[in-house]
Amino acid sequence: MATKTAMITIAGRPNVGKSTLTNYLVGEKIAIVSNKPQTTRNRICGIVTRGDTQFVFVDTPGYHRARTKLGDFMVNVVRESIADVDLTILVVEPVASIGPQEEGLLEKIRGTRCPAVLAINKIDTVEKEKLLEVMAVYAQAADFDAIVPISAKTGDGVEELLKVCGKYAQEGPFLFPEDVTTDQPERQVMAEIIREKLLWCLDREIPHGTAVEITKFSERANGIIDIDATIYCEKASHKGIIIGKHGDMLKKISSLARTDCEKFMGTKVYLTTWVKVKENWRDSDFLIRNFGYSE
Ligand SMILES: Nc1nc2c(ncn2[C@@H]2O[C@H](COP(=O)(O)OP(=O)(O)O)[C@@H](O)[C@H]2O)c(=O)[nH]1
Ligand SMILES: [Mg+2]
Repeated sequence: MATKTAMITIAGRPNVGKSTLTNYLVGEKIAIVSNKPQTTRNRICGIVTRGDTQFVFVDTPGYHRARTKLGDFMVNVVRESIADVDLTILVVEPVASIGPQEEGLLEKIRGTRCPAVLAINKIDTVEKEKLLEVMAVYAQAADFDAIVPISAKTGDGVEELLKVCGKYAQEGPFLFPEDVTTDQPERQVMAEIIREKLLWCLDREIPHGTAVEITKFSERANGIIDIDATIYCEKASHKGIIIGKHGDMLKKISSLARTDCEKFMGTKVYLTTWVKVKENWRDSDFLIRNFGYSE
């Protein structure tokens, strides 16, 4: 059987639902999701193998102006991922006006000669008439090969989007084994799951200054997996908040994380978490690499 592959970048400003879409496509949580911008820090591949075709979706950190070294890194990841792929999916909110961030991405897409498809996401939140307006505005703005309304949350339109993507597949060997859903090492997925719970449970300022390192990841003979994780934060006061009164917050975060870790690993997980202070790690190249935010 001749196999085909398609490398597809999922672009869009923060919070439009790129990671939610990636997860829906692969049928598993590989990219973390929150309602806070800049949730995704590194480039994550979501892999879908259907019959003779393998799709590699590249979920990018949202495009934004950089303020720290971590921010610089994230912006570069976005720049690199738009070049050299078979297709770019631009994900946008169902809003009938084009903001400056979308305009910037449209410009980049025009500049690469890479085919582009528009996915208007979150259609579960708007009326039909409104959606038609949004489609008209974007149809005028750029030469999209297709415009597909979707809901990454409910899955509406996602199959249609995948069908469109199939047209861009090129003959070639699969890049990943057929049963694999991501290029991220399991350790990294575990660390990200923990970071997601920090984003969910804590006010904005604190999780954005955290990083998670998995210091132990081992499987027992009976299949149980032991994971030790250290949560780094930037201030002693943040450490106190993350741990919480009587350790309640850390317990809550760990228990939410454990459930997702078990879902991903398909087995029982014992998760132990620690919190440490590491000032200004977001401005240190070394620490950014150390936490897995690099190629
Ligand atoms: N109602 C609705 N919310 C969505 C949809 N897709 C994503 N979201 C929400 O939008 C927020 C941002 O999603 P995320 O995937 O992290 O966005 P990203 O920054 O582009 O990766 C989260 O709160 C999601 O639950 C959708 O189709 N419908
Ligand atoms: Mg994301």
